[in-house]
Amino acid sequence: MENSDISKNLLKGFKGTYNELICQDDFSTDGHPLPNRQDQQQVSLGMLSALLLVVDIGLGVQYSKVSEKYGPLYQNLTHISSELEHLRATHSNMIHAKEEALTVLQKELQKVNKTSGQLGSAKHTGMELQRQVESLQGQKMALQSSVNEFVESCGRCLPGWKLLNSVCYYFPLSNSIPLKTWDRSRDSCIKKGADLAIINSEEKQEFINKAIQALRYSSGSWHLTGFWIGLKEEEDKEGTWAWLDGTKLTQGYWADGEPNDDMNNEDCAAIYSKNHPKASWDAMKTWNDAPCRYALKWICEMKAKAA
Ligand code: MMA
Ligand code: CA
Repeated sequence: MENSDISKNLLKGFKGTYNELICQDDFSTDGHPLPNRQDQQQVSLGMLSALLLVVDIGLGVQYSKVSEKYGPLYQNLTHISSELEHLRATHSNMIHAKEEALTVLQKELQKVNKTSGQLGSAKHTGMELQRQVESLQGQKMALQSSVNEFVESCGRCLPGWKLLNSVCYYFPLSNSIPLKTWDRSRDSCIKKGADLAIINSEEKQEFINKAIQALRYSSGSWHLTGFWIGLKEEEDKEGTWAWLDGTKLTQGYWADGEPNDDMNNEDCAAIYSKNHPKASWDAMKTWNDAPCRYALKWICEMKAKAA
């Protein structure tokens, strides 16, 4: 029999008994029970008790069936809910740990930022020092070479001058020395007890060329990169060149196409370390005639002290 059928029958029986007990017209009109009904009522009560016992047993059976069916499910549910509780605890622990790690990370990041700032300024200082070191190295090299020259010349030339045979030469190579016209260049040499250089031999031409090679690749217009020498056109004698010692020019080391007396205004001679614009480099062709008012570098010479 199905559970629902059992319930329906029980309910039917209960209703019948109840009707018998309560709903039947067992009372007289003045409210007193009729004496011949008493036994019947006792019987009915007994039946009702039996019925209730049956209902109770039925419910007990039902309960054991239900608990048999749903007991394992309930156990599972208990297990799952304890698992859930455990997971919740683990989750909140993890969140807490994550927050702590985040705080540590932020502190470390601040440290890194600070360190990288310090590194930047240290780098800047380092670069500045590097520049100073390079500049000092340059100065040291210049001093060293002037000492070397002095030693090489056995003290016969002033420091910074170069000796060839018995003549000392001065080359204002540094770009910090201002350029001068031919006349002012000569004045500057005379003040040092010297004069503009005379290049009257191949040996001197080669020696002087070599000395000014440091400026071979210097920038600037070609015609302004020369060095004045002690060679000038004679007054009113166009085309006649004479050295400052009064001797006439016999062998010139002119660049191709020079001297050209450009604009009829070029009476002074200069030697160049850079290529002539119209010719390739040739150590024996490095002179040009230029206007004496041009501001150029220059070369001085003086007799060396006795050996
Ligand atoms: C040219 C050339 C030279 C001359 C200079 C003057 C660039 O070279 O004609 O012979 O002396 O100009 O600036
Ligand atoms: Ca010229």
